[in-house]
Amino acid sequence: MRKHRSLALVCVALATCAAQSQTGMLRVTDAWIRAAPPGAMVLAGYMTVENSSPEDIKLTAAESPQFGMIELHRSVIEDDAARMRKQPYFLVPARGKLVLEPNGRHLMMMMPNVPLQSGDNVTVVLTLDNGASLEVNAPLRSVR
Ligand SMILES: [Cu+2]
Repeated sequence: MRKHRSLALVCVALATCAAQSQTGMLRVTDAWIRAAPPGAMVLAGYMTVENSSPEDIKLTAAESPQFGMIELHRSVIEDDAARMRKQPYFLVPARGKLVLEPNGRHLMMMMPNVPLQSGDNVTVVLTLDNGASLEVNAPLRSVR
């Protein structure tokens, strides 16, 4: 595990893996950001994270050079109203997957620092509890 950790960090540090969406035992597919009207201060990000390892992995944080802050959220229904709850982490279960999707878990991407429109690519760096980081490219679009 230690070896894999250092490899992943080197990869991110060199920034030569811009299209990389796989580190060690995690693989990200279907990453996308829902396009929002111009001026929107909050966008939602979705993806599927598959874990082929025999150990649970937690996704503990996310950041993007194009956003001021990203929170981990989960949509829930309370008193017949849709609400969002901030989560301390997302679990990527051993030999299973984490699905971020509309009306469920998502990345709440706040304070975009550049104008974004459909077709733009957003870079998201996921922090994992095993010390590794995973860089993901997510296109902005209005529907999945
Ligand atoms: Cu949210």
